[in-house]
Formats: sequence, structure tokens, C-alpha cells
Amino acid sequence: MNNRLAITCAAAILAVAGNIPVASALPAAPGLVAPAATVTPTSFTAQQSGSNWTITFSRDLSFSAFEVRNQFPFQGWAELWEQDESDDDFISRTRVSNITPSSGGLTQTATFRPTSSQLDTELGGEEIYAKAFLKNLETGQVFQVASHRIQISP
Ligand SMILES: [Ca+2]
Ligand SMILES: [Ca+2]
Repeated sequence: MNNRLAITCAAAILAVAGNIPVASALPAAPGLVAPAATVTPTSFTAQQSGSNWTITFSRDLSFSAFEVRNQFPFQGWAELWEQDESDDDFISRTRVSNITPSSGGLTQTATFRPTSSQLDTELGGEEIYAKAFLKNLETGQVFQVASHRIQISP
């Protein structure tokens, strides 16, 4: 999404929110809102060997006591993207893995092996990053986080 569109969307949301009477705003109800899973990127690296690349992306997953107690089924996956001013380029996606929530959490690492031609999406250098997804199949909630960007010259 380009910046102008993002600003337009934000303005539209503010305009809608501005029309809601204060009395109808949802009250904070901490007892009813279960703390949810979190996804935290821990490392993102890119190595080049000729025209072959090895890109790794690790993230820590943690789960709420509620999710662990109810043993909600989760699925996790990761995607590799190249950043542009609008409409980033999709490069690759891992397979989806099934995840059982545990109180100690867990670490997932994805390894992408694209070629230089797959990464070469524009003139000049590229800016790659990864996204991690964690989906609660019970509630449909999807948690998403992005890594930092790495500047490369494929
Ligand atoms: Ca770019
Ligand atoms: Ca691009």
C-alpha cells in the first residue's frame, strides 16, 4: 500500500470513529479479553553464494495461559518479501506447520533459498524482509510480524 492510500485509510477510520458517540465505545473489560499469542522476530540473515542465496528468519512464539490451557490449534508460516514504495514484491512462502501451544513457547526458523534472479525485482539494490504469521485455528485470529530490512545486491 502506498503512503497516500495509508493516509487516506487512516483518515477514513478517524472520520468513522469520530461519528461514534462516546457512550457506545466498548468499555475496557480486562477480565473478558484473554491475552493472546505473540510473535517476536529474533534474527534475519542473508548469505550469497554465487547466484544462490540462503536467507534465514527466526522468531519466538509465546502463548497465553488461556491458549495453552485450551490447547488451541495454531498454524505458522513465513514469507519473504522485497520492499518497494508501493506493492512490495512477494518472493517466497514456507510450508504451513501445525503448532501446539506450550507454556514455554517455541522458536521457529525458516530458511529460504532463492536465486539472484528471483530476488532481482528492480534496477539497483533490493530491500528484503520476512513476515511471520501465527494463526489460531480456533478463533481465526492471525498474528503477524515483520523482520527488519536487509539491503542486498543480487
Ligand atoms: Ca525495493
Ligand atoms: Ca521491487
